[in-house]
Amino acid sequence: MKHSNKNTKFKHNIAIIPGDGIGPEVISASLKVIKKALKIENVYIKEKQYPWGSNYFKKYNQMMPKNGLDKLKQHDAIFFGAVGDKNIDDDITLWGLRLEICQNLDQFANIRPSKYIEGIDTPLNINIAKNIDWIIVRENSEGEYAGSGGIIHKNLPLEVGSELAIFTREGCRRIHEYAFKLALSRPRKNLTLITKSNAQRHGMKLWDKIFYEVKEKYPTVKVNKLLVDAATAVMVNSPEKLDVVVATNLHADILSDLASALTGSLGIGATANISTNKNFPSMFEPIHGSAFDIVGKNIANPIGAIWSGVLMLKHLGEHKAADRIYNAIKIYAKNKGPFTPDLGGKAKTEDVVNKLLSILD
Ligand code: GGG
Repeated sequence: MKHSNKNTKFKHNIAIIPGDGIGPEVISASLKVIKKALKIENVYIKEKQYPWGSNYFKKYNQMMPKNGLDKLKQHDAIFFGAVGDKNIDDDITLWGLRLEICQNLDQFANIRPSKYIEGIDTPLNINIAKNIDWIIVRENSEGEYAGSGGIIHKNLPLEVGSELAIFTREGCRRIHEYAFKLALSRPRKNLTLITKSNAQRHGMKLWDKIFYEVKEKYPTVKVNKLLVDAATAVMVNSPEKLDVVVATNLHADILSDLASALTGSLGIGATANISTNKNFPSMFEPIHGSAFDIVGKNIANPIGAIWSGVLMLKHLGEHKAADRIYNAIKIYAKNKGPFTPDLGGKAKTEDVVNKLLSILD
């Protein structure tokens, strides 16, 4: 990773990949808010936009160029929109861009915070919803997304498809270690292991076993274990029982969509794909996908992308600007928006941005 010359005007060198669908809409909206908060701190970013994604695929039959990863390695962080196109198979778009980046830049820890924000309606009773304050730690490099498997006897009556979930000792150790450290840094110091080792008794048992090995190093962290199916009910009925949650790639993907919906909408979920290798940039993106049903209508909720920008700024050490934006989101929500349709309002994307910019003023 190449840090920008500290003598130049630009302190951070950011790769911007707006991607598909509503990705470009939420990324350009959130950059306005991010840059405004940074400007107040007299900090400027150097941006390089990469037009990769499904439109690029339609032209060049690849989601990003062969040297794309090398280009990304020149940056301090990556700000990503969404991937997915109704005319291209989802596995081609996902593996060609998002997973290509996450896996090759070894962004093994996918951090997904969910927090009740006062003023945003949730499907839960308010007295239950206000206890939501979770960080889901998603293993982001292997497990069910290892990409191992294949098709044999293709197109014959005996055609077989296999999808192998891979759990390595080191892959489990490093994500559990990350989750324990995170839990230790939080007031409640509580960590929940999500598993399905009652049914999947090989890889998932290794996943559990290594969790308890790592636990030995963190005696002050309180732990518990939940089957993934039971976890969904706890999230809905007793959110106060959860704090930091560590789950496999697939389990965490599903649980974090639920978490985001329980705090109001998928449109407000944020995520950070963290690489601890100092030579590789981490990547920040809203959890939502390309949502092609609302593309071009200017009603995409930019909060998920803006909150992801907050995570990126914290990662870059810009805590003051990050806190300013997060506080602005809280003020905006408490004053009832205006909200986009996913949160029950009629606002346009730009109305949300304008409101946040006026709060930042
Ligand atoms: N911004 C996140 C995004 O575009 N996700 C697209 C998607 O389909 N993700 C599925 C996954 O990563 O498991």
